[in-house]
Amino acid sequence: MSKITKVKARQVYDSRGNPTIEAEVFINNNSAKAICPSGASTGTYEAFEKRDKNNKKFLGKSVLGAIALVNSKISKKIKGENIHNQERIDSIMINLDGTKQKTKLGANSILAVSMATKKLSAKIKKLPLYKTFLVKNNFQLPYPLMNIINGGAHANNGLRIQEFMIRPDRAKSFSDAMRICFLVIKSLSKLIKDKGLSTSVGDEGGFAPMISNNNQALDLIVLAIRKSGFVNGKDVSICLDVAANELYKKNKYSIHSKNYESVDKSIQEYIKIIKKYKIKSIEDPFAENDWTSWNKLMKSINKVQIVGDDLYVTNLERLKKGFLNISSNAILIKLNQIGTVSETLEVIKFAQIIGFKTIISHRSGDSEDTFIADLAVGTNSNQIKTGSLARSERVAKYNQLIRIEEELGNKARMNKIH
Ligand code: 2PG
Ligand code: MG
Repeated sequence: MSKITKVKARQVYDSRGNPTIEAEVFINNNSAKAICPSGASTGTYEAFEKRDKNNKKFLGKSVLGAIALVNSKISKKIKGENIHNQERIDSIMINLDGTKQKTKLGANSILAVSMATKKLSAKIKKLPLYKTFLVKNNFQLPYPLMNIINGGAHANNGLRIQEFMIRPDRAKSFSDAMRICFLVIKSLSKLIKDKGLSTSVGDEGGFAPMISNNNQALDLIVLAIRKSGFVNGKDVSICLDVAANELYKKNKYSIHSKNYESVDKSIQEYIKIIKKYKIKSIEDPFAENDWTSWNKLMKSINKVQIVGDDLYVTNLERLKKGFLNISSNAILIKLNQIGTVSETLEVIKFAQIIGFKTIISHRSGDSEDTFIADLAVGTNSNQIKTGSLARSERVAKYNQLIRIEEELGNKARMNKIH
């Protein structure tokens, strides 16, 4: 009774209005669906996202080719497989593709099927999704990393740094974490309005005011934290995603101003802002191939979380390299960077063994699918990064975490930030 009878994909739309894949896996009349997200600041080593480049009807953005592959090749191979054997199903798709970056079938087609399989398995076992990953009991809720000011490739305001986030470090529970973020965001909104700037939001729901200087954005956040009654660096910490791939040219970086500076100068500037603004976490401070500079930064600072996103692309080989090179102490986890649920879990397991913090992440093009909220709890991941308290595709993940916390009742615990 647990054999897959049908796999079907359809084209739906993501939060940026771009086409994406929804896959639905069936056992007779019972089914589960999952939607694949899509990034804007993507790493070169990410698994391949298959789009119909030559289909002018959708400006080259449709995913009809990938959908056809799910409905034919993938469906044919997966039909009859035991829904509870996630690893086997994922490896069938990996082998069917046969390439390193899943260029034949596309990671978007494979991942949508992989996630839908996981969801249907949980549904049939009558278990909430979060109970079907790595953790069996003592579930912990992640700290939210809320992206409250958007810049870089996610907004058109000219801010160099892509994401300015807050993390409510002293929150006692997930709902408390949400309340703290809510208060800071409301103060920030007022401060931006009072300056006569726009409170319209970027791709991840953070404000995207027309300011182009990092320090101006940081000053606003510090003030918003204070105005809402919290202490910056204690109750609430500022965290950044620089997305430095986008700011790199010939061994130089334009992180701190429009001018390209040397790595040493960029590190000095990092040290300055870490001190001034009590920054606790920096993601992608340097570009994806610049292993030396990552290591230099690790040696120059302490007690700051350094997160590899484009550096690792949720890939075990790259994570191992980063570990040996002492490149970072945390990893961002994005399912579609690698392309299957099983491979994602392998990376999380390894990262936790080597003592790296795991941070489950959305993509800038996302959907109403809340899979990552369950994944964060089901792997006891330390943090979750899923945008601001705006745009329903972001808020949906936070709301799911609130439901999970409620369901866990007095067994619910927050993860440890330090
Ligand atoms: C990032 C992500 C998510 P994108 O860089 O961390 O915030 O952005 O999905 O555009 O790669
Ligand atoms: Mg990033």
